[in-house]
Amino acid sequence: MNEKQLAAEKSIEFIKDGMILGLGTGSTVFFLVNRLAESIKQGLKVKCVSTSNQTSTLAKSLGIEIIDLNEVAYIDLTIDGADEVDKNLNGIKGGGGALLFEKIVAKASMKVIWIVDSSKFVEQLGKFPLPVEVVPFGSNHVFRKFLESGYNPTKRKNGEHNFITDSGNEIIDLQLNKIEDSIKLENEVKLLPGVVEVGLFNNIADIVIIGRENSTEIISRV
Ligand code: A5P
Repeated sequence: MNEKQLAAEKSIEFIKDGMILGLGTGSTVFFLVNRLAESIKQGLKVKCVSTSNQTSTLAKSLGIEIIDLNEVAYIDLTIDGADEVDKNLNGIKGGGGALLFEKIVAKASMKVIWIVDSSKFVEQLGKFPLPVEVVPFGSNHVFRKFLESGYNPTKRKNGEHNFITDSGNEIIDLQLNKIEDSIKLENEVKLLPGVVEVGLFNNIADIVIIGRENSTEIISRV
């Protein structure tokens, strides 16, 4: 079993009958959704809110019930992947472009668990390019602001065209290498008109499950 699968399998232990569950996006969540479908076939009763079209399609194909976030007052537990996590359980997300719905779902959740392989646990955030979701209108001007700030922006592409998120927005990735103060940066970037969301997830994860070779390590927020 690879580390992503190990972390995903472990996270299943936190799911209880009757829960409203938030399902993240990505290759680690892929293992979770498949394993969850097995548990549901064996009698587990949960309703799920999805963070992307990709996850909804997979979940529905496996017989998992997906409901709209607006149908529930809150989500009991959300399990998602991450691109980088530090020891304070702050992280970068959005490598798959689902950061906006992922953050909305996480903020509506009583508890958030991230499942990651050991390469994602880092001393300092920033090596992974920081995704910023921006509205297409005037996005070149936001891009220029990032350039002037020395944030090394790149517009995410899908072939020759701009990558478009599930909400119809674009993504600008910032190659920062080191993020000294992730809260300050999140606030600064979010204030720019045209920015919809930033892939910095500060003070959101309660638990991180790290897959390590043949075992898992669980880190909880203190
Ligand atoms: C999706 O936009 C991301 O936030 C993912 O949760 C993150 O990129 C982790 O993806 P993997 O599990 O595929 O590494």
